[in-house]
Amino acid sequence: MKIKSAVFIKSATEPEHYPQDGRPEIAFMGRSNVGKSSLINSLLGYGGLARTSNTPGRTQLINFFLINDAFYFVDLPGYGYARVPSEVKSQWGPMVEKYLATRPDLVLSILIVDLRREPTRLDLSMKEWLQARGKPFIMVATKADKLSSNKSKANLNRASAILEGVEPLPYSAITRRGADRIWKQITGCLAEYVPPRM
Ligand SMILES: Nc1nc2c(ncn2[C@@H]2O[C@H](COP(=O)(O)OP(=O)(O)OP(=O)(O)O)[C@@H](O)[C@H]2O)c(=O)[nH]1
Ligand SMILES: [Mg+2]
Repeated sequence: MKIKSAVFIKSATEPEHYPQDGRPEIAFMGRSNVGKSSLINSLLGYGGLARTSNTPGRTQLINFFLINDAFYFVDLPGYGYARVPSEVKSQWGPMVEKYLATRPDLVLSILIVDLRREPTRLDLSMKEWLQARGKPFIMVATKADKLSSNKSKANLNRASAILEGVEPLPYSAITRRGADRIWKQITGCLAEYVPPRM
């Protein structure tokens, strides 16, 4: 897809603050520091759009980015980071769950894991949660540039076993290898979207 524009629109915690224009949305989620914001930036070819950081827990609000004036990328706060204050942690679940459960415009969720590491209990429950509710999703294993191709293959197999047969698409935000396959999934879901009547 040719990216003509990518603009940060707003951060939100509550549904009344989400955009209300009926454009379809792609949500990015995963463990804290896994590379959600980097995936968004590198898919779009926009360096500093979503803020990235070495400090886990950087993204604590739901961030909406409008792409080509046509659809949104939604950067969700990461889960599973122990050092965020407990009030933030107790907010995370309801905030993200409310978004995922109630958003009619959500056409695809992208659940991200780190290819170097075994998917965690939380990754598995996130996947099961999406499956149980019939939410369309794909999984992406990022930071593939940090592994040899043999090690990548082995880790993809291991991830697929832990994730009950869902094999993540390997990706690197540095080389952008794997971007085509992810875009194919995104454009497929966008093409099927029927906007709500306003
Ligand atoms: N080598 C390599 N580093 C990556 C890749 N993706 C992300 N990183 C690095 O991983 C760190 C975290 O990336 P972010 O994109 O900020 O991660 P996040 O999931 O948005 O983090 P939070 O918003 O804090 O939950 C940064 O230092 C990135 O530069 C990748 O594909 N390859
Ligand atoms: Mg982030």
